[in-house]
Amino acid sequence: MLISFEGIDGCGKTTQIDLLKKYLEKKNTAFHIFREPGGTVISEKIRNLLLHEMDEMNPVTELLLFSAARSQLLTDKVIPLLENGEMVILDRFYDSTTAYQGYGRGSAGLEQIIELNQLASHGTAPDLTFYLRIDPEAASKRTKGDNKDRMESSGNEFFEKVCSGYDKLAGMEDRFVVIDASQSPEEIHSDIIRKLESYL
Ligand code: Z5A
Repeated sequence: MLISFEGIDGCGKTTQIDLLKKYLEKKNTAFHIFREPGGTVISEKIRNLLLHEMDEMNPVTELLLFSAARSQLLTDKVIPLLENGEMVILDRFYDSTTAYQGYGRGSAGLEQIIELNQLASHGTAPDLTFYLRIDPEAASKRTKGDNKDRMESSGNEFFEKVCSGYDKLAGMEDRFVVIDASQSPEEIHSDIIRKLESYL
């Protein structure tokens, strides 16, 4: 089973994945967690370029690098685990590309991005996607004071577009579970567990 977590920076994905990890450990359920971009030696090197290379990056280069990192993670780790019947949890997947590079940057047409997502994921799709929905202003209050990386320095207007992109995706895909991420971490965790248990 493949579960992805999505949302804008500061929505609380990492916090929720940590809580889910503890919950699954208590239940003795086997699982694997990877972050995107990242999760393999090559993908972590690409992550470094994407987040910490402050030279101007062409939007198409950015789109292709996120996709390249994904392709390597899928073939090296995710697909073999899924084929073995294991649970994989992804901190971001290709919906991030559609929301950030598609709706946010306008790096390419949406149809092209969807095709590229299919190519880079080798046809693998999530079973369930938890979209932690929060408005960009509230999210930026949570990350205020953090050292901003290249993507996080993209400005409010960009994050408004990314957020509305996620909203559109959530309306189009049945696998999306929209969670009100302005709640407390414990309330969000309960919502996630309820949905996950009913899915299972
Ligand atoms: N990106 C892309 O553009 N295209 C792609 O295809 C992919 C990614 C795959 C990856 O950054 C960047 O790459 C990301 C999207 C882009 N850029 N942006 N911007 P990352 O992996 O370094 O980080 P992130 O995924 O954006 O988020 P994060 O830093 O891991 O944050 P988070 O997971 O959303 O939130 P958190 O760390 O759990 O919480 C943030 C803070 O809020 C922290 O102080 C918490 O204690 C607090 N928090 C958490 N939950 C709550 C609640 N419920 N209430 C109050 N405070 C809370």
